[in-house]
Amino acid sequence: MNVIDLRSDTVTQPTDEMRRAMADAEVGDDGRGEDPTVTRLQEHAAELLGKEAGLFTASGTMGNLVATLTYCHQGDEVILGDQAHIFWSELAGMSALAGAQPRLVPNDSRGRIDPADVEAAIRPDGDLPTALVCLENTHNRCGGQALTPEDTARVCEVAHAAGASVHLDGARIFNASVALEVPAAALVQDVDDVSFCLSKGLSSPVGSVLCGSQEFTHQARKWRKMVGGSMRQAGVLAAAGLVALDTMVDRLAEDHATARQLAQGLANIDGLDLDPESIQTNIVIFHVDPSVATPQEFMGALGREGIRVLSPARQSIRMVTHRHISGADVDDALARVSKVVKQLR
Ligand code: TLP
Repeated sequence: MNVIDLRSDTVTQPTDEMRRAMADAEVGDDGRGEDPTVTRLQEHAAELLGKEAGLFTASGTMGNLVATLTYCHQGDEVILGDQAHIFWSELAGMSALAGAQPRLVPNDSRGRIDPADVEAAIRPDGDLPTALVCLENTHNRCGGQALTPEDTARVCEVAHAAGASVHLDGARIFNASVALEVPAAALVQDVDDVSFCLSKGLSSPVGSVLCGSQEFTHQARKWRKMVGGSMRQAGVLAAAGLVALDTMVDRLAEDHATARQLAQGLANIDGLDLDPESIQTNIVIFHVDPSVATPQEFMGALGREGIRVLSPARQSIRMVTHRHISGADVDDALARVSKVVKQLR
């Protein structure tokens, strides 16, 4: 039985073209700013996102952490959504390493935070200044929903008026760009910086790029070094990232189509609850009726049928489509899910 891996788009393998580019990459010591391929990737990423400069980081988590370290002093506060990946899945790095305190405001089902909530949460000048507001686009735990330029602008306006910076966790910003048919630069024009991942749907093996002003990336480079993220002949990795940006962005539409196909099929299975109309990108989150199974039982049963998934929260299951999942795989997965639900009932 073939395994259908819907845990994440992080499981994507580098393409043959990426592997060739990695083998042929011209490299140097990037710790000294001398790796021409890393430099090319950083410049290209910054240009695509309409920012002055880029900084290659080992992961999305490192990009988010380095941004927080760059903006915050110990004892500062950071406002972010209560479903933010930074809050749920990055091991409290902002508190442990940057010494900043997270202040949560609610995310709505579309991954937005209300500018009025941000305004109310901003502290007046005092002992605990609000240094930073974080947004996420697409929003992982809110089912891959994409923020529009207007959604982002409204929060930036409030944050900037209070003297706080705005960092965007844009791990899947190109999914948002493809889904909304809006250039990535327009989605990030109002934020101070953005971190995006090369290693998710874009299929690169390693890395993210943090993009912002010259001054921001200059400071961020120091923090990246402090957390051990300054690499040497990293051009072998950046080479794959360049191929990813050139060849993998437009095809994300295929992942969005398979996600919709998956969601429509799941919605037709009695005992699973989701609105297929809400699927915008490649993440499908649905609820399992407790009379059928707990998510753990459901995941276990799916695993025995060769379907790998994750459970991001109580009663919910997440499936993510990516380059290795075809329409035929989705049909196959749906047949197996249907069988599992019948068995569990
Ligand atoms: N997300 C992963 C992990 O949580 C398992 C996934 O499978 O979705 N921001 C967002 C919005 C993310 O979804 C992720 C990874 C990150 C940051 C962190 O990126 P990495 O894994 O490169 O540190």
